[in-house]
Amino acid sequence: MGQNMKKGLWLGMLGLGLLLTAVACGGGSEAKQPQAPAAAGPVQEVKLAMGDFFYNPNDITVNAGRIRFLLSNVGKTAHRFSITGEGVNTSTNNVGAGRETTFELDLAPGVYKVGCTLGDHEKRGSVGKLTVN
Ligand SMILES: [Cu+2]
Repeated sequence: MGQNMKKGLWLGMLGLGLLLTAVACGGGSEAKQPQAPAAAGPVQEVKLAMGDFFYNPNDITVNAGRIRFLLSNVGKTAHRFSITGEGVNTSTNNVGAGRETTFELDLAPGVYKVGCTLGDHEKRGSVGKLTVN
């Protein structure tokens, strides 16, 4: 076997390897991220205490995108955390006295109302404003 033949064989194998790599990569990138891209950027966390009868803070400003509310009920009765406005109408379940929960969702720019929809808690002060920029 001459030196040129060995070199040719080696180059042929290298070429095949590159081809296989290219095919594998092409398939891989197609399989990635099948779902629609979620809101870009990190999840924003907002800590909020729900009391008898207040939300603290009660005037919240965040950027549009994924928001995670870290809720703690510091009161002596159950409370909820609801968000309404801009076509959104959603709420946690009841959060018992002394309990904590998280509530995560995507929000578009706008002004929303947050509040406890249990009984007359909003009227008594468990309410707030959420501005999404
Ligand atoms: Cu409440």
